[in-house]
Amino acid sequence: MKRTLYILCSCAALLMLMNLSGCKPKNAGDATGSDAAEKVYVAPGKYDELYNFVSGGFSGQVSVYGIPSGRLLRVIPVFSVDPEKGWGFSEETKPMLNTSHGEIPWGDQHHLDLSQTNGEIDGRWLFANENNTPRIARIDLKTFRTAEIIEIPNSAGNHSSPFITENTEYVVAGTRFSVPMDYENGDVPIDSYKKNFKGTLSFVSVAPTDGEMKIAFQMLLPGMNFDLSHSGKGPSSGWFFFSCYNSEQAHTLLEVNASKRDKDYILAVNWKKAAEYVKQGKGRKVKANYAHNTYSEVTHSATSKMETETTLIDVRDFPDLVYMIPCPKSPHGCDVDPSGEYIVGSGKLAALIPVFSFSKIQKAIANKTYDGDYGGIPVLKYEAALYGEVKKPGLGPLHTEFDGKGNAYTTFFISSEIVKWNIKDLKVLDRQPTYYSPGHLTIPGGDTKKPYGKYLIAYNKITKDRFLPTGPELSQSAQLFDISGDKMKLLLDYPTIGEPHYAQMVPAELISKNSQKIFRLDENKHPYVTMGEKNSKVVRAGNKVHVYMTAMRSHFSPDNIEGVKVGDEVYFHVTNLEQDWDVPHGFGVKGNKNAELLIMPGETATLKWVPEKAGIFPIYCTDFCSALHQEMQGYVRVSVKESKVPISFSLGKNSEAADEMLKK
Ligand code: K7E
Ligand code: CUA
Repeated sequence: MKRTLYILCSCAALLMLMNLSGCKPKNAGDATGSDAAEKVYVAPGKYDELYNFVSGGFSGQVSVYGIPSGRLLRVIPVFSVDPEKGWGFSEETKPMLNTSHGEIPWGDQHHLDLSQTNGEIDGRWLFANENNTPRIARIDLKTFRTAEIIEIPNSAGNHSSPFITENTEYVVAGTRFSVPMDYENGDVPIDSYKKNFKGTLSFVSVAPTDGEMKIAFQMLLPGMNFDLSHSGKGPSSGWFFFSCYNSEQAHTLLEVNASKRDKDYILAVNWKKAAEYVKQGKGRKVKANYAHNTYSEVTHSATSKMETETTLIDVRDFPDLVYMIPCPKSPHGCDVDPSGEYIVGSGKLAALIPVFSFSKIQKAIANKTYDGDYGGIPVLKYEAALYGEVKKPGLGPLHTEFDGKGNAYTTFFISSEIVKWNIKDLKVLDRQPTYYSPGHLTIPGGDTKKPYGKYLIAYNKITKDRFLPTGPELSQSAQLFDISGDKMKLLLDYPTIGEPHYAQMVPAELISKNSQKIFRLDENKHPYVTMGEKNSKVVRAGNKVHVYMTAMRSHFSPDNIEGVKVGDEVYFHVTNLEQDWDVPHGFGVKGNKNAELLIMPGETATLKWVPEKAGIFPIYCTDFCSALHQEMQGYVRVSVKESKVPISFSLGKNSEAADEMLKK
């Protein structure tokens, strides 16, 4: 009893510290050097050196910045609807947001990982996770568009995701909330957690040619919270490391109840072996129901397919797949250094950073240097897996990245700083304040075999006095540091979108050389494409009206439509006939309970409209596309339900009276 009380008390003290969320660092505000402005200045018309992909957290989207300028280049809609681009509003994109719960307009996007070949960034795809309704998205970096979204069944809170293996063989997904499995009756008392709640780690295969994702297998584990993960590389290739907390298996007041034990775990998972077992037909097929959505650049349309099965590997049946490494205390970040030998665990409540050695882990497994088991999974002895500890690094370590020169950089949430330390001798080399309470950080290639070093960006959770006040909420802030020298130098503060968690950075050249400028019209296989103005038309089929419309500078064809009736489902299929870079047209209809369309050159997109009253409804282009953009407009006449007005459409046919006026 006394002991529990003591532990509770010491926890309470730590928790109070956590709640301080950012002791104000000393010498706030004067940390930049005099040459900082020069280092982030990108002259007008010049390009940035790097792309920076930043997760949007509760915005559900991904944003793209140029570095070192910190200029926002693009917001890529992923898990949330985006009326600006018609994402989730056009008929073509709606299926992308489909799930087993139906269409979902919002997501919580935490982590990003760029595809890799041989452990190096290859510039093809960007993967993004969704935390709330477990999903993984693949973004095509030729078009900066979401190409695929797959739902993860038997999971809740897809947090340790979407981290990838060295050759993008797999992208992983680990449960944050353990729950009863989908194929079981979930209607159970919450306090039956220990018995009924389980965790899964999902391995989603990625096809090497077109990137198509497929849930290859799911590992079934005891109920707890899986947090973050990173793939092994080099010598640790074939292994994956996941941090987990709540090994106490608490289901209420986790703040206290999941902070009781001195150590939680990092899981070392032999995924190569698991994949072999699955190949041999081992594992159990279970019923599942999850959406798999893909977007085609040929039909310019998405399809959503419901999948019905996954393969489950119960790790208790395969004792050589998963090992648990004790890690102090409530670990969050789980990062593997470029050599693949060192695994860094960051205990949110720990006052040190443990660094584990892959070769020692292997030795401990071979010699069975165990410290009992956890739910049937062997627990390695802490000392047997440990390379060493970074002593007194700071308070509240969260995440670590690497510069490729033997150094690691860790964010400290509570003490609001970034600490640089040497991986070999575990000595602290430098510390710089951040404003305030950093979560993740990123270095270009910082989680790959080949970091590019030079810059580091910290993503701060709390902004406070760093920007002009904007009411109760301030935009979260990013801080750019120069890490090319011995000491880190603060260069720039800039606001971000949503709440950035993880981010990726990559030399611009790797992406920009492949960036697609248009969609070729002659390759457009959309079922409602209109190849040229002469083919534009309006067709009624029952209460559905299909408008085969074209757009080019500076008119729509047709632009006068009659015969639409109240209650009709009108589908405007707009084909942008342009074949020029950066000439989209927009499309909007008065009173439509939808959004606009933004149609790229060579693309077809569809806006649905159900008019509710009779009258004249203007349509217009929403994107200023030419000197005569304001002329890019038209009218739709809507008649009452009983009306006999036939469908008719035209372009350039003026009334006689108007033509008379023109002659004068
Ligand atoms: Cu914000 Cu990676 Cu979701 Cu840490 S997590 S900060
Ligand atoms: Cu087309 Cu404005």
